[in-house]
Amino acid sequence: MDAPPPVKTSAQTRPRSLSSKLDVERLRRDFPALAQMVNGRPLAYLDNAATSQKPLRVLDALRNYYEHDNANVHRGLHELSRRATDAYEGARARVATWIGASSPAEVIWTRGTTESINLVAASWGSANLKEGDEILVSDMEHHSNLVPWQLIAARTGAKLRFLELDDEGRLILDALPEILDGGRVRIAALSHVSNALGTINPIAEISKLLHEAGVLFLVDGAQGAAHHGVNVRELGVDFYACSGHKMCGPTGIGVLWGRRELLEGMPPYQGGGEMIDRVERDYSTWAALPHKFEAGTPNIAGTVGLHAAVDYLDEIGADAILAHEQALVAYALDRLREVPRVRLFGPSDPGERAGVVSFTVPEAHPHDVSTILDSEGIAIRAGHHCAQLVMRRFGVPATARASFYFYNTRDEVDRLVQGLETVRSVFGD
Ligand code: C6P
Repeated sequence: MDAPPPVKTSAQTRPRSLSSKLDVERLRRDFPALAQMVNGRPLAYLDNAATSQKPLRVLDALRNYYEHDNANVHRGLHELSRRATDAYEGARARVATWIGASSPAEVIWTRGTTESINLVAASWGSANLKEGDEILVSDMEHHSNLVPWQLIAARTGAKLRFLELDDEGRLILDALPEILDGGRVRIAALSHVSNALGTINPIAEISKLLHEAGVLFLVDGAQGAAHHGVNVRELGVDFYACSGHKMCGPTGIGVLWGRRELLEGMPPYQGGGEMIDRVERDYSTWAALPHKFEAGTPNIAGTVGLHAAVDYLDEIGADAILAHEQALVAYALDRLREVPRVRLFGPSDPGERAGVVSFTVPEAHPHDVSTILDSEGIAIRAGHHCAQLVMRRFGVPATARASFYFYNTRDEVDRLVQGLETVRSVFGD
């Protein structure tokens, strides 16, 4: 048999440049939180993979909603309820267009990526998985795209299989054909972008291989949609999960996109108001999509805020955002390499990563690095980043992580590198 063709590891099919064309100073004025002093220094917010800051456009939309339109949705026949419902469903239609869904009915509101993945694992998994089946994940996954699969595997008798990482933190995709050859994998769940390494995975290429083998594909887009936009049809995936708060929107609102025919066939995830059609004493029937998956009063204001965030991001442009982040990553990698004995994680080619730079220095634990940087007004994250398998792969308990968005600057990267000098002087010999 001929060897399978090598899987392309090009990060993206879209042409990209590593120079930024954004007017960052103008954009920064949209974010009140960025203009503050922290510990006597201007805030350098480099923790965007955890959550992004919110522009005035989003804050105004939230305030306007609560001041004028606040009511429950789909329940009342009064003016405010109609307005709230229009805003709620209007946001769904906007997100559907933004991610390239065929219909708003394919967009399910959730609390965030974590809930979106739990929904699919519990609902699709309970209806479709059985002993002997396999679920393909990877060592790159955030716990949100690992633990839900462990839970459903334990309930159904299915088994987890893992794609491993190379030394630069890329998926070893050469192993994929052999894993799929076994014929047992039913679904694969992989991240679009690693929150711990920054690696952008070649989702469209992986999708093709999975579908040729009849395997469904869920993508954890928590770090994807926010940083380079997403078109689920172009990616050719089956489910896509993302969080509003990482893309300038409010916390507590997220999206699960799924192919309609798959969502139609899945049982409800939670029971309650709004998700039913008819209720009898001993059984109920379900509402049509998307409401079947939206039990209880939803986060209406969250959808309003997310709508405003999507409008805002669209005006900046997904390609421009990614180009800016990659230019900053290229600069940060160069500058960090000047720091003696620094260890950098993730692909060395900035074109293969989004705006995340994980590193360690031998003088100090990442928590101490973060504390010192905080004393200089620089916010980063330190720890295992809810990705303990990544830490294990690279033999470290934790890393320090700077993560950028379109409003970050080279000056902030310089301050980060300078801050590491302070770390070395405090903790070094
Ligand atoms: N990562 C970080 O600092 P939620 O919490 O549901 O919005 O997103 C979960 C999640 C899932 N997948 C990936 C790849 C993620 O990065 C995250 C959130 C944050 O890296 C908080 S742990």
